[in-house]
This record gives sequence, structure tokens and C-alpha cells, in this order.
Amino acid sequence: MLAGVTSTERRLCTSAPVDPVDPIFPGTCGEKKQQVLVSLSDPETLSGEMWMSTFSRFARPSLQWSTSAVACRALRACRSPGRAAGPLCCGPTSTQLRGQQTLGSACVPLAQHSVRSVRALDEERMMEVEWESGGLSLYPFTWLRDNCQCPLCTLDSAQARKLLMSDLDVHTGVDAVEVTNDNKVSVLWPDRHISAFDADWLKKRCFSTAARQALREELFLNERHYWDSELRVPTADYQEVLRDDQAALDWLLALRRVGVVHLTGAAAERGAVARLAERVGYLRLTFYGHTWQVQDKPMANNVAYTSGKLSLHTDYPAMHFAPGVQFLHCVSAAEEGGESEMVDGFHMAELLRREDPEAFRTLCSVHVDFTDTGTDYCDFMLQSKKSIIEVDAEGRVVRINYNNATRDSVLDLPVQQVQPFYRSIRAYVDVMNRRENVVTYKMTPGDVLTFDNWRLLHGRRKYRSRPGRTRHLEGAYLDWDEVMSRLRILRSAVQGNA
Ligand code: OGA
Ligand code: NM2
Ligand code: ZN
Ligand code: ZN
Repeated sequence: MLAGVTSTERRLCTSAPVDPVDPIFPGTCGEKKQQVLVSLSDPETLSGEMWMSTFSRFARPSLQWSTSAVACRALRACRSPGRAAGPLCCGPTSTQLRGQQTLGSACVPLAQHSVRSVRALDEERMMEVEWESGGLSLYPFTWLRDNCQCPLCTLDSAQARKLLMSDLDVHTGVDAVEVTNDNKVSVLWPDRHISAFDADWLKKRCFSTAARQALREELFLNERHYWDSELRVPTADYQEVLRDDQAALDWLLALRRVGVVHLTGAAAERGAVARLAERVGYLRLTFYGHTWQVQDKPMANNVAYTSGKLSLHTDYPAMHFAPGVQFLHCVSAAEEGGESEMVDGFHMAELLRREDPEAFRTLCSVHVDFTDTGTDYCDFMLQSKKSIIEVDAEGRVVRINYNNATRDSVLDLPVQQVQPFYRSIRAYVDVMNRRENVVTYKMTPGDVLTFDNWRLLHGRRKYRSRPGRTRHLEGAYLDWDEVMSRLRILRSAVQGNA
């Protein structure tokens, strides 16, 4: 069991604010740069604080419960003997499913929220729910009608909407609303259609700013924990991650939040990254193959396949949709050189924004050409155009695209903007190359580095290549949708068992 769980549970009950002190935030804890790795399973070294702050993001008991409930409903639907055999459960059976599945949990959801009263606000076209626990929630009539859960409106086996937009009256009124004996809210519509909404289901979907923010965080875990050279890289045992759901969940939570997890204890032979990808779902095929071999190769079709230095980069900016997650497994290490380096690209971008806002703006706005041509899995001629620092609508950094080797000589800029553009890249690269920002380590056979390729920049020092005793890493890509999907399933299963 994970360290810090007791304190986590305490927080779940008290919903205390997120801890202000965190040991992987340099400067806030005053720790020295000695320990590089922090075990995910060792109660002494794993900072409970790190996990508390992770868990406290979805620490509201109601939200936790609601998520489990959705998963459990789906599970129950496919498990109950009557339905598993019957025509309603037409999805694949467990023996038909390919790849990894999270072991199910026997969770029995308990009702968390009760409705005290409900009324229709006809002027506003909203239903107002008053909760037993205090507080009010508003639900627009149109939204309620759109999300009717009855079998005519919803395909239960797919948890999907059957109701067509063209059949939805987007100006509907209601005839009556009431609280039923089984803690549901019932709505009678003008055409005599009736909807019944579960109290917990409604509570989870409350439109208040705070509720939406909490649900957003629960679903997407967008909170990031920035770091620099003092990072103690989260580490976990490869075999345990394959075997144990809690270990796999801890791995993916840290991968999301910190951006990197070091797994140890894999066999020193090919196959480990494919097996790990199966634990998640499936890997992402690219022109370099299902998995790819980082070795010093004659007539290399990529600078990675030489013994030269790789400066800090993200992989595959030549793809418009670059792989979200990367696994690198050390099959054999170089006798000399080949050390790995990495930086937190989001953190570095924030430093640049503060120190050189002009350069930051340029890297956010200029669309850079990237190119990759060659033959591997098959022949390829890739071109892409993207900004080196991508921000979302709120200005938060969400993706870094930068590989100096595949940055195209084609530069689609007015000539006057060329020099400011170079100055800006150089400013960003100079920030990330500062000693205080780079984590350096040497992989040994059996290590698997798993990291967020949208966020981290990674590199390697040059190495001496010896015929017959060559350095060999095997790599694979995945995407964040698949990783987050597995994370949510693991979370439901593990929390259901608690
Ligand atoms: C790569 C890469 C790192 C290494 O292949 O893209 O970054 O240590 N390799 O060889
Ligand atoms: N490899 C390692 O952007 C890149 O070309 C990164 C990709 C060859 C699959 C390297
Ligand atoms: Zn309906
Ligand atoms: Zn790389």
C-alpha cells in the first residue's frame, strides 16, 4: 500500500487545502541535491505530501464516489449473470478482450447526496435543487431534457445518448418536477415524457464554477507539479506495475503530475516496452515501427540512431499530433557516455515567460516547420508546422514541440522576423540548459524511463560505440487519451476496493 495513505484519508475527510510544502518543489523544502530517485512504494522515501496533493485534487468524497459509480454501473451491467448472457450485453466478453484489463472491483456505491426540495423556475427555464447538505444547484431545462436517462433517450449498454439534436426542443418548458421516494428528481415534460435523475448524478454535474473545476480536475488531472534539477525522479518496480493495480495507478498518477517515472527491474531484453504498453492498452505505431531500437546504426535515418549527443528535444514534432507519452527501456548501456538528460519543458517555458516575455510570445506565435524523410517501418516524407510552445485559451502551456534535428530549413517567416525568431529559440534553450534545471542520470539495463513527451525535453550525451557491445535502448510511444483512460479505470477499481 502506498505511503501517506492514512494522511490522504484524513484529507479526504477534512478537505484541507493542498499542502504548501512539497519536497519535489525545489526551494520549498530546503533539501539537498543528493537523492535522485524517490520510490513510489517506499514509505520512507515517498513523500506522502506528493500523493496527498495528488489525491486531494479529487478528494471530495462525492466526486470520488460518483466516478466509481459510473464505472461500477458499467461493470455491473456486464457482470450480472442475467445480462452477461443476454442480448443486452453485446460488448466483447473478457476472453474476447485483447490486451490488459484492470481487475474489477466489487464496489457498492452508497448514496452520498439527498435532495431536500426541487422547484421549476419557469422564467429562467431552470430547475433548482436544494440539497440536504445545504446549497442550491441550478439545471437548465434544455440540458435536463437533453440528458434524460430513460431507455428511449439513452442507450444504456453504451452509456450514450440516443436522443437526436433535431428531436430536442431547445426552448422546452416543464410541466412538473418532484423528489421521488428513492432520492431521484422526476421531471414531467409537456409532451408527457418523464425523466428521472439520480441525486448523485445531478450533484456531480452541478454547474457552479467550483463544481465544474473539481470535476474537470478529477477527469483530466491537469494540475502539474513543476520541477528542476532537484527532482527526485519517482520510481516504481516494473514487475509490480504489471502485476498490481495500485502500483499501476501510482505510476500513471505520477506520470501525469510530475511527467516522468523511472521503472526498474525489467528484463534486459527486447519486449519490455510493448508489454508495458499492453498494460495501458496499446502503443502508438509510427514510421519508426511499433517499437524502435535506439542504436548506433550505419546510414542512420535519424540522429538518435548514432552515437552523437542529442540536445534536449521532444520526440516527433514532425508529426502534427506528436506522441503524448514515451517509454525508453535500456537493454544495454554504453561503457562510456550515453547519460540521459531531461528538463521540465512547461516549467522552463514559465521561466522564459517571466524572464523574456518577448521570446515567450514569439515561440507561442511563430509556426515552425519540422520535417522527417526516410524509410523505416515504411517510407515517409513528413512535414508539420507548429509553435514550439503551445498554450491553451487561458494561456497555460500545454505542449512543447522542439527537436533541433528535425526543425526544417524551410522557415515560413517574413525575412525581418527571422533574427528575432532565432533569438527566441536560443533564449528558451539557454534557460533549459542551465545546470539548475537539468536532471542527469545514467540508465542501466532493465530500467524503463516513462515520460510525458508533450512536456519533457530529453537528451543524451554522446557515447563510445563498441562493435559487439553496443548501447541499446528500445522505445515505444503511446498517447495521453489511452493512458488517461487506463488511469481512470484503475482509479475506479482501486478506490472501489478501498
Ligand atoms: C531518442 C532519444 C535517448 C537516448 O531516441 O529520441 O532521445 O538516450 N534517445 O538515446
Ligand atoms: N525516434 C527515436 O523527433 C524525432 O525524430 C525523435 C524518434 C527515431 C523514433 C526520434
Ligand atoms: Zn427519456
Ligand atoms: Zn528522443
